[in-house]
Amino acid sequence: MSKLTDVWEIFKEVDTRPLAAQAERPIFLAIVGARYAGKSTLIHALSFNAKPDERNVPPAIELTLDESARAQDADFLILVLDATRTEFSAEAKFFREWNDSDKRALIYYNKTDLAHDANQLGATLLQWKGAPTAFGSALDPLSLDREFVPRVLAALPEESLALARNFPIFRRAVARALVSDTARANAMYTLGTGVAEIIPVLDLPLNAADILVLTKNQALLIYKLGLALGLSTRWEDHLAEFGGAVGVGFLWRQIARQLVGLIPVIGIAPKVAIAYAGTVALGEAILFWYQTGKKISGQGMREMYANALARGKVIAHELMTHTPRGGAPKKLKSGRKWLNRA
Ligand SMILES: Nc1nc2c(ncn2[C@@H]2O[C@H](COP(=O)(O)OP(=O)(O)OP(=O)(O)O)[C@@H](O)[C@H]2O)c(=O)[nH]1
Ligand SMILES: [Mg+2]
Repeated sequence: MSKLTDVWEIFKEVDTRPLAAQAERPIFLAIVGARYAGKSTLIHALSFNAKPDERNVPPAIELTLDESARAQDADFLILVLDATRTEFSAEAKFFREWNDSDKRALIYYNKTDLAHDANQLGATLLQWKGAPTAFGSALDPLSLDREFVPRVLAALPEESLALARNFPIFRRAVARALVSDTARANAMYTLGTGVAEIIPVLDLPLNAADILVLTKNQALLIYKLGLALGLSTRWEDHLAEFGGAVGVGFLWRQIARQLVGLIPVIGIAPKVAIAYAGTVALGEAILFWYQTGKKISGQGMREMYANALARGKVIAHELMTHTPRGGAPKKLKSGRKWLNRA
Protein backbone atom coordinates (compact mmCIF):
# COMPACT_ATOMS: atom_id res chain seq x y z
CA MET A 1 0.00 0.00 0.00
CA SER A 2 2.97 2.32 0.37
CA LYS A 3 2.88 3.51 -3.24
CA LEU A 4 -0.77 4.31 -2.82
CA THR A 5 0.00 6.51 0.14
CA ASP A 6 2.62 8.33 -1.88
CA VAL A 7 0.04 9.28 -4.49
CA TRP A 8 -2.28 10.63 -1.86
CA GLU A 9 0.50 12.59 -0.20
CA ILE A 10 0.96 14.55 -3.39
CA PHE A 11 -2.34 16.31 -2.99
CA LYS A 12 -1.04 18.01 0.08
CA GLU A 13 1.48 19.80 -2.13
CA VAL A 14 -0.94 20.78 -4.86
CA ASP A 15 -3.38 23.66 -4.68
CA THR A 16 -6.58 22.11 -5.97
CA ARG A 17 -8.71 25.20 -5.37
CA PRO A 18 -8.34 26.77 -8.83
CA LEU A 19 -9.53 23.52 -10.42
CA ALA A 20 -12.47 23.28 -8.06
CA ALA A 21 -13.35 26.91 -8.80
CA GLN A 22 -13.18 26.24 -12.52
CA ALA A 23 -15.47 23.23 -12.19
CA GLU A 24 -17.92 25.06 -10.00
CA ARG A 25 -18.16 28.15 -12.18
CA PRO A 26 -21.83 28.63 -12.90
CA ILE A 27 -22.88 28.06 -16.51
CA PHE A 28 -26.43 28.90 -17.28
CA LEU A 29 -27.86 27.74 -20.59
CA ALA A 30 -30.77 29.33 -22.40
CA ILE A 31 -32.60 26.85 -24.62
CA VAL A 32 -34.61 29.01 -26.99
CA GLY A 33 -36.80 27.99 -29.88
CA ALA A 34 -40.21 27.93 -31.49
CA ARG A 35 -43.04 25.94 -29.97
CA TYR A 36 -42.64 22.22 -30.38
CA ALA A 37 -39.06 22.48 -31.71
CA GLY A 38 -37.76 20.05 -29.09
CA LYS A 39 -36.52 22.34 -26.28
CA SER A 40 -37.82 20.20 -23.41
CA THR A 41 -36.49 17.06 -25.07
CA LEU A 42 -33.04 18.62 -25.35
CA ILE A 43 -33.06 19.76 -21.73
CA HIS A 44 -33.94 16.24 -20.70
CA ALA A 45 -31.05 14.94 -22.82
CA LEU A 46 -28.57 17.17 -20.98
CA SER A 47 -28.83 14.68 -18.11
CA PHE A 48 -28.01 11.62 -20.22
CA ASN A 49 -25.16 9.65 -18.57
CA ALA A 50 -25.88 10.92 -15.08
CA LYS A 51 -24.93 8.45 -12.37
CA PRO A 52 -27.82 6.08 -11.66
CA ASP A 53 -28.40 7.49 -8.19
CA GLU A 54 -27.81 11.11 -9.15
CA ARG A 55 -30.62 13.62 -9.09
CA ASN A 56 -29.44 16.16 -11.56
CA VAL A 57 -31.21 19.40 -12.36
CA PRO A 58 -29.29 21.00 -15.20
CA PRO A 59 -29.04 24.79 -14.88
CA ALA A 60 -30.93 25.58 -18.06
CA ILE A 61 -34.01 27.59 -18.87
CA GLU A 62 -36.47 26.84 -21.66
CA LEU A 63 -37.84 29.85 -23.53
CA THR A 64 -40.07 30.22 -26.55
CA LEU A 65 -39.21 32.95 -29.04
CA ASP A 66 -41.86 35.20 -27.42
CA GLU A 67 -40.09 34.87 -24.09
CA SER A 68 -36.59 35.10 -25.51
CA ALA A 69 -35.81 38.49 -23.94
CA ARG A 70 -35.25 36.57 -20.73
CA ALA A 71 -32.34 34.72 -22.30
CA GLN A 72 -30.06 37.70 -21.86
CA ASP A 73 -28.88 36.58 -18.41
CA ALA A 74 -27.67 33.22 -19.69
CA ASP A 75 -24.01 32.42 -20.39
CA PHE A 76 -24.67 30.39 -23.51
CA LEU A 77 -27.53 30.12 -25.96
CA ILE A 78 -28.74 27.00 -27.66
CA LEU A 79 -31.12 28.04 -30.39
CA VAL A 80 -33.23 24.99 -31.21
CA LEU A 81 -34.55 24.82 -34.77
CA ASP A 82 -37.14 22.38 -36.00
CA ALA A 83 -35.42 20.91 -39.06
CA THR A 84 -38.73 19.85 -40.58
CA ARG A 85 -39.13 23.57 -41.35
CA THR A 86 -36.89 25.66 -43.57
CA GLU A 87 -38.02 29.17 -42.64
CA PHE A 88 -36.46 30.63 -39.52
CA SER A 89 -36.93 34.39 -39.75
CA ALA A 90 -38.26 34.76 -36.18
CA GLU A 91 -35.27 32.77 -34.91
CA ALA A 92 -32.89 34.84 -37.03
CA LYS A 93 -34.29 38.08 -35.67
CA PHE A 94 -33.77 36.93 -32.11
CA PHE A 95 -30.31 35.61 -32.96
CA ARG A 96 -29.20 38.97 -34.36
CA GLU A 97 -29.99 40.62 -31.03
CA TRP A 98 -28.15 37.91 -29.11
CA ASN A 99 -25.19 38.14 -31.43
CA ASP A 100 -25.01 41.91 -30.95
CA SER A 101 -24.47 41.35 -27.26
CA ASP A 102 -21.34 39.39 -28.17
CA LYS A 103 -22.41 36.24 -26.38
CA ARG A 104 -21.75 32.73 -27.49
CA ALA A 105 -24.27 30.36 -29.00
CA LEU A 106 -24.88 27.09 -30.76
CA ILE A 107 -27.51 26.73 -33.47
CA TYR A 108 -29.02 23.28 -33.09
CA TYR A 109 -31.03 21.83 -35.95
CA ASN A 110 -33.21 19.31 -34.16
CA LYS A 111 -35.47 16.60 -35.62
CA THR A 112 -33.14 15.98 -38.54
CA ASP A 113 -34.48 12.41 -38.49
CA LEU A 114 -37.71 13.89 -39.88
CA ALA A 115 -36.18 16.50 -42.20
CA HIS A 116 -37.10 16.24 -45.87
CA ASP A 117 -34.81 18.54 -47.71
CA ALA A 118 -31.14 18.78 -46.82
CA ASN A 119 -30.44 21.33 -49.57
CA GLN A 120 -33.06 23.73 -48.39
CA LEU A 121 -31.84 23.35 -44.81
CA GLY A 122 -28.30 24.02 -45.95
CA ALA A 123 -29.44 27.26 -47.50
CA THR A 124 -30.59 28.49 -44.07
CA LEU A 125 -27.09 28.24 -42.61
CA LEU A 126 -25.84 31.63 -43.77
CA GLN A 127 -28.06 33.65 -41.47
CA TRP A 128 -26.19 32.39 -38.37
CA LYS A 129 -23.14 34.42 -39.35
CA GLY A 130 -20.58 31.72 -38.71
CA ALA A 131 -21.90 30.70 -35.29
CA PRO A 132 -21.33 27.00 -34.62
CA THR A 133 -24.11 24.71 -35.78
CA ALA A 134 -24.98 21.09 -35.04
CA PHE A 135 -27.52 18.74 -36.54
CA GLY A 136 -29.26 15.79 -34.94
CA SER A 137 -32.11 14.51 -32.88
CA ALA A 138 -32.56 15.33 -29.21
CA LEU A 139 -34.19 11.91 -28.87
CA ASP A 140 -31.10 10.08 -30.11
CA PRO A 141 -28.11 9.93 -27.72
CA LEU A 142 -25.75 8.78 -30.47
CA SER A 143 -26.47 11.74 -32.68
CA LEU A 144 -26.02 14.06 -29.71
CA ASP A 145 -22.64 12.52 -28.87
CA ARG A 146 -21.51 12.89 -32.45
CA GLU A 147 -22.46 16.52 -33.10
CA PHE A 148 -24.06 18.41 -30.26
CA VAL A 149 -21.57 17.47 -27.53
CA PRO A 150 -18.34 18.26 -29.39
CA ARG A 151 -19.71 21.52 -30.83
CA VAL A 152 -20.73 22.87 -27.43
CA LEU A 153 -17.41 21.83 -25.92
CA ALA A 154 -15.54 23.52 -28.75
CA ALA A 155 -17.58 26.70 -28.29
CA LEU A 156 -16.74 26.85 -24.58
CA PRO A 157 -13.18 25.53 -24.40
CA GLU A 158 -12.44 27.02 -20.98
CA GLU A 159 -15.58 25.61 -19.43
CA SER A 160 -15.28 21.90 -20.06
CA LEU A 161 -15.00 20.93 -16.38
CA ALA A 162 -18.00 23.07 -15.48
CA LEU A 163 -20.01 21.81 -18.45
CA ALA A 164 -19.37 18.19 -17.53
CA ARG A 165 -20.10 18.79 -13.87
CA ASN A 166 -23.41 20.54 -14.54
CA PHE A 167 -24.61 18.63 -17.59
CA PRO A 168 -23.95 14.88 -17.51
CA ILE A 169 -24.24 14.52 -21.28
CA PHE A 170 -20.75 16.07 -21.59
CA ARG A 171 -19.05 13.89 -19.01
CA ARG A 172 -17.78 11.01 -21.13
CA ALA A 173 -16.30 13.28 -23.77
CA VAL A 174 -14.66 15.56 -21.22
CA ALA A 175 -13.30 12.62 -19.21
CA ARG A 176 -11.81 11.00 -22.31
CA ALA A 177 -10.14 14.26 -23.31
CA LEU A 178 -8.69 14.71 -19.81
CA VAL A 179 -7.32 11.17 -19.83
CA SER A 180 -5.81 11.42 -23.26
CA ASP A 181 -4.27 14.87 -22.61
CA THR A 182 -2.70 13.64 -19.38
CA ALA A 183 -1.51 10.42 -20.99
CA ARG A 184 0.17 12.36 -23.79
CA ALA A 185 1.69 14.81 -21.31
CA ASN A 186 3.13 11.92 -19.33
CA ALA A 187 4.46 10.29 -22.45
CA MET A 188 6.06 13.58 -23.55
CA TYR A 189 7.59 14.10 -20.16
CA THR A 190 9.00 10.61 -20.15
CA LEU A 191 10.33 11.16 -23.62
CA GLY A 192 12.03 14.37 -22.49
CA THR A 193 13.66 12.85 -19.46
CA GLY A 194 14.30 9.64 -21.32
CA VAL A 195 16.20 11.38 -24.07
CA ALA A 196 18.60 12.72 -21.50
CA GLU A 197 18.90 9.29 -20.03
CA ILE A 198 19.95 7.50 -23.12
CA ILE A 199 22.77 9.85 -23.90
CA PRO A 200 25.26 7.03 -23.62
CA VAL A 201 26.99 7.97 -20.38
CA LEU A 202 23.73 8.82 -18.70
CA ASP A 203 22.15 5.45 -19.20
CA LEU A 204 20.29 5.45 -15.92
CA PRO A 205 17.19 3.58 -14.90
CA LEU A 206 14.10 5.52 -14.10
CA ASN A 207 14.76 7.87 -11.25
CA ALA A 208 12.63 9.05 -8.39
CA ALA A 209 11.79 12.40 -9.96
CA ASP A 210 10.19 10.64 -12.93
CA ILE A 211 7.91 8.67 -10.71
CA LEU A 212 6.92 11.73 -8.77
CA VAL A 213 6.00 13.80 -11.79
CA LEU A 214 4.03 11.06 -13.46
CA THR A 215 2.24 10.38 -10.26
CA LYS A 216 1.46 14.02 -9.71
CA ASN A 217 -0.13 14.30 -13.15
CA GLN A 218 -2.09 11.16 -12.51
CA ALA A 219 -3.20 12.35 -9.10
CA LEU A 220 -4.42 15.58 -10.67
CA LEU A 221 -6.13 13.58 -13.39
CA ILE A 222 -8.02 11.66 -10.73
CA TYR A 223 -9.11 14.90 -9.15
CA LYS A 224 -10.19 16.48 -12.44
CA LEU A 225 -12.13 13.37 -13.38
CA GLY A 226 -13.90 13.54 -10.05
CA LEU A 227 -14.82 17.16 -10.69
CA ALA A 228 -15.99 16.46 -14.23
CA LEU A 229 -18.05 13.47 -13.14
CA GLY A 230 -19.90 15.55 -10.59
CA LEU A 231 -18.32 14.27 -7.36
CA SER A 232 -17.49 16.38 -4.34
CA THR A 233 -14.76 19.02 -4.67
CA ARG A 234 -12.87 17.57 -1.70
CA TRP A 235 -10.08 15.43 -3.10
CA GLU A 236 -10.12 13.29 0.03
CA ASP A 237 -13.60 12.12 -0.97
CA HIS A 238 -12.52 11.13 -4.48
CA LEU A 239 -9.58 9.20 -3.23
CA ALA A 240 -11.77 7.29 -0.85
CA GLU A 241 -14.14 6.40 -3.69
CA PHE A 242 -11.66 5.82 -6.47
CA GLY A 243 -8.93 4.25 -4.36
CA GLY A 244 -11.26 1.40 -3.49
CA ALA A 245 -12.93 1.29 -6.87
CA VAL A 246 -9.91 1.25 -9.08
CA GLY A 247 -7.02 -0.50 -7.44
CA VAL A 248 -4.66 2.30 -8.30
CA GLY A 249 -2.00 0.94 -6.00
CA PHE A 250 -1.89 -2.35 -7.83
CA LEU A 251 -1.68 -0.60 -11.15
CA TRP A 252 1.01 1.78 -10.09
CA ARG A 253 3.21 -0.90 -8.59
CA GLN A 254 2.90 -2.92 -11.75
CA ILE A 255 3.88 0.04 -13.87
CA ALA A 256 6.78 0.98 -11.67
CA ARG A 257 8.06 -2.58 -11.82
CA GLN A 258 7.81 -2.66 -15.57
CA LEU A 259 9.54 0.66 -15.92
CA VAL A 260 12.45 -0.19 -13.72
CA GLY A 261 12.78 -3.59 -15.29
CA LEU A 262 12.66 -2.49 -18.89
CA ILE A 263 14.58 0.69 -19.29
CA PRO A 264 18.16 -0.44 -19.07
CA VAL A 265 17.45 -3.24 -21.51
CA ILE A 266 15.32 -1.89 -24.34
CA GLY A 267 15.51 1.86 -24.12
CA ILE A 268 13.13 4.72 -24.23
CA ALA A 269 10.18 3.67 -26.42
CA PRO A 270 8.67 1.13 -24.00
CA LYS A 271 9.02 3.61 -21.18
CA VAL A 272 7.08 6.25 -23.10
CA ALA A 273 4.46 3.66 -24.02
CA ILE A 274 4.11 2.59 -20.40
CA ALA A 275 3.77 6.16 -19.18
CA TYR A 276 0.98 6.61 -21.70
CA ALA A 277 -0.74 3.29 -21.05
CA GLY A 278 -0.65 3.55 -17.27
CA THR A 279 -2.50 6.85 -17.41
CA VAL A 280 -5.07 5.62 -19.91
CA ALA A 281 -5.75 2.48 -17.88
CA LEU A 282 -6.16 4.57 -14.74
CA GLY A 283 -8.63 6.90 -16.44
CA GLU A 284 -10.59 4.10 -18.08
CA ALA A 285 -10.88 2.26 -14.78
CA ILE A 286 -12.36 5.37 -13.20
CA LEU A 287 -14.81 5.79 -16.07
CA PHE A 288 -15.80 2.14 -15.78
CA TRP A 289 -16.54 2.63 -12.13
CA TYR A 290 -18.52 5.79 -12.88
CA GLN A 291 -20.63 4.14 -15.55
CA THR A 292 -21.30 0.81 -13.86
CA GLY A 293 -20.86 1.58 -10.17
CA LYS A 294 -18.47 -1.38 -10.07
CA LYS A 295 -14.78 -1.86 -9.61
CA ILE A 296 -13.17 -3.24 -12.71
CA SER A 297 -11.95 -6.83 -12.35
CA GLY A 298 -8.27 -7.69 -12.31
CA GLN A 299 -8.76 -9.39 -15.67
CA GLY A 300 -10.57 -6.34 -17.06
CA MET A 301 -7.79 -4.10 -15.83
CA ARG A 302 -5.12 -6.26 -17.44
CA GLU A 303 -6.97 -6.25 -20.76
CA MET A 304 -7.46 -2.53 -20.66
CA TYR A 305 -3.83 -2.00 -19.82
CA ALA A 306 -2.74 -4.30 -22.64
CA ASN A 307 -4.87 -2.35 -25.13
CA ALA A 308 -3.58 0.95 -23.82
CA LEU A 309 -0.03 -0.33 -24.06
CA ALA A 310 -0.51 -1.23 -27.70
CA ARG A 311 -1.79 2.28 -28.35
CA GLY A 312 1.03 3.67 -26.20
CA LYS A 313 3.58 2.02 -28.47
CA VAL A 314 2.09 3.73 -31.50
CA ILE A 315 2.06 7.06 -29.67
CA ALA A 316 5.62 6.56 -28.48
CA HIS A 317 6.69 5.97 -32.04
CA GLU A 318 4.83 9.08 -33.22
CA LEU A 319 6.30 11.24 -30.50
CA MET A 320 9.78 9.97 -31.15
CA THR A 321 9.64 10.58 -34.86
CA HIS A 322 8.11 14.05 -34.50
CA THR A 323 9.95 15.48 -31.53
CA PRO A 324 13.17 17.29 -32.33
CA ARG A 325 15.92 15.80 -30.21
CA GLY A 326 19.10 17.83 -30.03
CA GLY A 327 21.93 15.42 -30.57
CA ALA A 328 19.89 12.41 -31.58
CA PRO A 329 20.52 10.78 -34.96
CA LYS A 330 18.68 12.51 -37.80
CA LYS A 331 17.81 9.45 -39.84
CA LEU A 332 14.54 8.36 -38.33
CA LYS A 333 14.04 5.46 -40.70
CA SER A 334 16.77 3.67 -38.84
CA GLY A 335 15.14 4.61 -35.55
CA ARG A 336 15.01 1.01 -34.43
CA LYS A 337 18.71 0.73 -34.14
CA TRP A 338 18.73 3.94 -32.18
CA LEU A 339 15.93 2.75 -29.91
CA ASN A 340 17.81 -0.38 -29.04
CA ARG A 341 21.06 1.36 -28.37
CA ALA A 342 20.52 1.97 -24.67
N1 LIG B 1 -38.74 12.64 -34.38
C1 LIG B 1 -38.30 13.50 -33.47
N2 LIG B 1 -39.14 14.00 -32.55
C2 LIG B 1 -38.67 14.87 -31.65
C3 LIG B 1 -37.31 15.27 -31.63
N3 LIG B 1 -37.14 16.15 -30.62
C4 LIG B 1 -38.33 16.28 -30.02
N4 LIG B 1 -39.27 15.51 -30.64
C5 LIG B 1 -40.69 15.39 -30.32
O1 LIG B 1 -41.29 16.65 -30.62
C6 LIG B 1 -42.33 16.92 -29.70
C7 LIG B 1 -42.08 18.28 -29.05
O2 LIG B 1 -40.90 18.20 -28.26
P1 LIG B 1 -40.68 19.11 -26.99
O3 LIG B 1 -39.33 18.79 -26.45
O4 LIG B 1 -41.83 19.01 -26.06
O5 LIG B 1 -40.68 20.53 -27.67
P2 LIG B 1 -40.69 21.93 -26.96
O6 LIG B 1 -39.90 22.83 -27.82
O7 LIG B 1 -40.28 21.81 -25.53
O8 LIG B 1 -42.24 22.29 -27.06
P3 LIG B 1 -43.02 23.43 -26.22
O9 LIG B 1 -42.50 23.43 -24.81
O10 LIG B 1 -44.45 23.02 -26.32
O11 LIG B 1 -42.76 24.71 -26.93
C8 LIG B 1 -42.32 15.79 -28.68
O12 LIG B 1 -43.30 14.86 -29.07
C9 LIG B 1 -40.95 15.19 -28.85
O13 LIG B 1 -40.89 13.83 -28.51
C10 LIG B 1 -36.44 14.73 -32.64
O14 LIG B 1 -35.26 15.05 -32.73
N5 LIG B 1 -36.98 13.87 -33.52
MG1 LIG C 1 -41.24 22.36 -23.79
